[in-house]
Amino acid sequence: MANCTLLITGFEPFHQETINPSWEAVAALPETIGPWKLEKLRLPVVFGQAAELVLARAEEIHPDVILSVGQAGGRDAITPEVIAINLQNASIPDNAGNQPHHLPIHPEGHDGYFATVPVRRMVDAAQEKGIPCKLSYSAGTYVCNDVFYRLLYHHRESGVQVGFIHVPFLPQQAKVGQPSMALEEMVRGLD
Ligand code: PCA
Repeated sequence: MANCTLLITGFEPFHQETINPSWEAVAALPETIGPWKLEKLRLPVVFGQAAELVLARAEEIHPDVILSVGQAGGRDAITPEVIAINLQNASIPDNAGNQPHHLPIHPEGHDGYFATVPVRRMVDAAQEKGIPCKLSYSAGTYVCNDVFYRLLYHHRESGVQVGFIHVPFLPQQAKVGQPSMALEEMVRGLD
């Protein structure tokens, strides 16, 4: 019986892409996994706004864990992120045209917050299934890091666990020579 709630998010496409593997994979997950009931949410690629939507949904459903998933084109594995940093620095505009340069996310926040989900056990579990998966020590300084930082900051004392997972391009997105991962493998890895 599902008695734990996981709020899991993926992003809309951004920057010349017409799909985002993070949402494709999240949408393809089952509605329950073991004791977990999944609540899925598709996020805009917009600084600030994306995290606000997650926090608003969390207020309604009181999840035990929040996991956000995002695209990291060029990576060759599923990569749970270890840390979020207090910095917004965008080399391309977000989907609302914002392009912050070297700004703190929360001026009064710590420089960084570590993921509060068990990232090493997550990597081990995916690797045991034969899925390419490794830790990442940087979620970048774009919207994914922004969401990750804001969620960790908000839930720094609430007991709600927060994590972020970057996924590679899907095969149809990868240009010649770029790594990618099939949707089915990505879904098994997230599961
Ligand atoms: N990847 C971007 C933002 C949305 C997404 O899927 C990032 O890594 O910041």
